[in-house]
Amino acid sequence: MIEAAGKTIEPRVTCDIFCHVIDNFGDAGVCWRLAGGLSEEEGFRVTLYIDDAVTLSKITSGVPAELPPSGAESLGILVRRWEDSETAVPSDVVIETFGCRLPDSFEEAIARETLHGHKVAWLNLEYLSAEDWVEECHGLPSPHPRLPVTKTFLFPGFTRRTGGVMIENGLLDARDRFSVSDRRALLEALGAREPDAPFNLFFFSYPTAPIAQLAEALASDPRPVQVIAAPGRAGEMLGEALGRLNPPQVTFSPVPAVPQESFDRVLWACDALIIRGEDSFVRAQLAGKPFLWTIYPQEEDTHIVKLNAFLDRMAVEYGEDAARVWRETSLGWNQASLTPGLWSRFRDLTPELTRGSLLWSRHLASLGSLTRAVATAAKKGLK
Ligand code: TRH
Repeated sequence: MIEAAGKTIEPRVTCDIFCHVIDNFGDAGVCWRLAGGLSEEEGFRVTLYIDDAVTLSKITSGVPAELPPSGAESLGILVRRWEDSETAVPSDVVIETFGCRLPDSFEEAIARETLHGHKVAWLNLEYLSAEDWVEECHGLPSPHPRLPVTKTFLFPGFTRRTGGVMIENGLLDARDRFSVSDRRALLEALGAREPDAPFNLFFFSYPTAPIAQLAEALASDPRPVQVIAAPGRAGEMLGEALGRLNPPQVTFSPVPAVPQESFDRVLWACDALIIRGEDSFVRAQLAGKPFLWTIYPQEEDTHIVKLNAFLDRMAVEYGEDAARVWRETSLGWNQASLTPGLWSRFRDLTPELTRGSLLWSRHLASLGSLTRAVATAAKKGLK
């Protein structure tokens, strides 16, 4: 406690987040969102150690691609090079993400601090999965094999017995206030070719997805659609495939990357979403829109088990017909068997799918935010 002007002020909890970028934007995206939430909503003073600032710089407005040794501050978060953690003193809370394994010297520093009476809460935040086993593992302690310290495993998820997903305060209200004129202004600012298009499909996927099948499906459906394509190879491939078919009712609008703080609004401006990975997948759910998830491909089709586990959970919000069509279209998209017939049924059902998706977003909000679950576990570890 600090005494100032007769008032007692709680010192801010300090927190280190470790991010190892494997590929794409998801690792950096999840860590950046968590850092922002812990700083803004929980009052933590956050340092983010990352081994690939170039990737982070592409989805933020204030983080430089090359970090100086002292780091760079953006939105109240200090971003530092991974290697600079090797000589750093651990903060009160240390968050390892996705089992990224901290430098040995830093692990030893945690043990040393603990021994000298500075309690360090060490957490490992895992990947999101809808599978049942997650409930059993959420919150489990894991003693270090060599050092006298324990880290706690936290699992995001979709049920009360998991950590939930990250939802910023007031997010759903802001989403519900997003108007037709906001949508027009945003699409215009992004350079979309038709800011007033009657139906916008957001597209952010992997080059391994059956992009030619999607192009065929869009071309076969007589209803107008504007594809809002996020940057990346998959979007380019879709643009090329549509260019070859040249359907008059399909407008292809590639848009630039936006900083993560603006990403939700791009989703809100669209009527259906094709998203991928982990963070954009969650944001699509919070947008309350019909979506197809391009799940990150894994060996031996493990990802299809994960996809089905998720479809089982969310489908409870849809009527029988919509649930079946959504499942078949999602599996078709992820197993290279998307047909024009499936796409057309999915499109027919977008009003009903939207109603169910909105219910699901409220269910997620009712679980409480993962950011709060992380902060609560951290504070428990500091006691
Ligand atoms: O990029 P992703 O496919 O990321 C990952 C990684 O591949 C990771 O290794 C894997 O384990 C994980 O998926 C499952 O998809 P994701 O998770 O959706 O991350 C994209 C991030 O980029 C997300 O935080 C949103 C952000 N983004 C923007 O901020 N602006 C943009 O314009 C776009 C297109 C994305």
